[in-house]
Amino acid sequence: MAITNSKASTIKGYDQLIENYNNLIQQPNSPVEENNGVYQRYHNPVVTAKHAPIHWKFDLNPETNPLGLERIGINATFNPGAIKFEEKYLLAVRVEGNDRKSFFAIAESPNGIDNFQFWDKPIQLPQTEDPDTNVYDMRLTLHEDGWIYGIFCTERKDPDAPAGDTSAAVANAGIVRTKNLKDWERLPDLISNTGQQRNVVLHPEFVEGKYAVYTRPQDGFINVGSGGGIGLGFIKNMENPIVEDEKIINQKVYHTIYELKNGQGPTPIKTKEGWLHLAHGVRNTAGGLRYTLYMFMTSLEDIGKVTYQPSGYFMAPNYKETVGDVPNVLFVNGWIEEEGKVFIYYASSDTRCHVATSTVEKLVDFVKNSPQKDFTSVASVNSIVQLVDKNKGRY
Ligand code: M1P
Repeated sequence: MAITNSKASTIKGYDQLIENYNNLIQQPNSPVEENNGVYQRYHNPVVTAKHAPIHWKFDLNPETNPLGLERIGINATFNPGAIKFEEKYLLAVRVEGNDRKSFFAIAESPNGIDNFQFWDKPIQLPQTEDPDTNVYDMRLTLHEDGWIYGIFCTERKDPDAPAGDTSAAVANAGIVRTKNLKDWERLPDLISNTGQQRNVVLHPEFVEGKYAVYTRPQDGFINVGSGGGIGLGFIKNMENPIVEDEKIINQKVYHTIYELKNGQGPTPIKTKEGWLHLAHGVRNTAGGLRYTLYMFMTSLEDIGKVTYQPSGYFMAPNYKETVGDVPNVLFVNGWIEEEGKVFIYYASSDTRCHVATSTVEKLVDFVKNSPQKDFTSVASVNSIVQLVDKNKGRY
């Protein structure tokens, strides 16, 4: 919905600000030509820092802002959780200010592809007794208990850091729940005995009467150390969220796209063939870390059992997407499945949010029929040779 000028007097340059903002949020988005058959990218990012409303940034009173200056800067919008709610496509966007602090704000679209617009105010996240220093990467899960849960990373200064060390931090999973995405109840942070936690995601169904969570235990704040991998654990009561029986179900592996670390993306999608998972994997390069997205499937009977996993990535940053605050990163923690169509909300280089579309049918086919994890060059060549032989007479 376009913003119109109000009757109250306002600051110098406001009309131009409104015009630019309206042009941005009303811009139609269209599919790019290039398409590998598995998913469809779109020309424009869906949410950028420029989508932040003018009234979040400018004091619009000419008496207190006679020069019409921006008071609060927004640096980036990325890593959104996603949900379809009351016929709207909603993103719980990680918004990062010029002060480096991240927070969450809901952006809404009528079609999931364009016209995303932030709600009036960011989410005012209730705090625990130990306030969050920084919060990010909320995964939204509509659980069969009737609540919508938001699980996010909460970061605080490491209390054991030596004096003078002003960067050591502790990461854990913060938990909120809501029925309407407006009123949020804060629950205690995750209680896990496997170290720090990031990329924690709630499974949407009860498993033998318990909540199930995908975890990512890590030894340190940045490095997963000897830990790592996507874990699965169980919680009896979300009001006292102690993780029990945690085990790694998807390891990091030498010389792969997830050799350094990996993490569950959004809550998995249930299909007839199994639970479809989207995750990120991190590898080392001479140019620094490279984050790509990969997929796997787990069994409907045993959600801890990986049944299929292509050896290659699902999506990697294209040239434009490699550029940003943290280059060479694709990250995902939100997707929406609707009548077999899938909207994948990924972010590039910790800077902006995009959409890619696909279908459950295509994603299941991709996961089952792409060469499976078999980690040698000779296996990769064999896969190509088998395909060439299969294609004999057709090319
Ligand atoms: O900067 C890339 C990503 O780094 C972290 O993810 P992970 O813990 O898997 O390395 C997160 O800070 C994430 O938000 C960020 O996009």
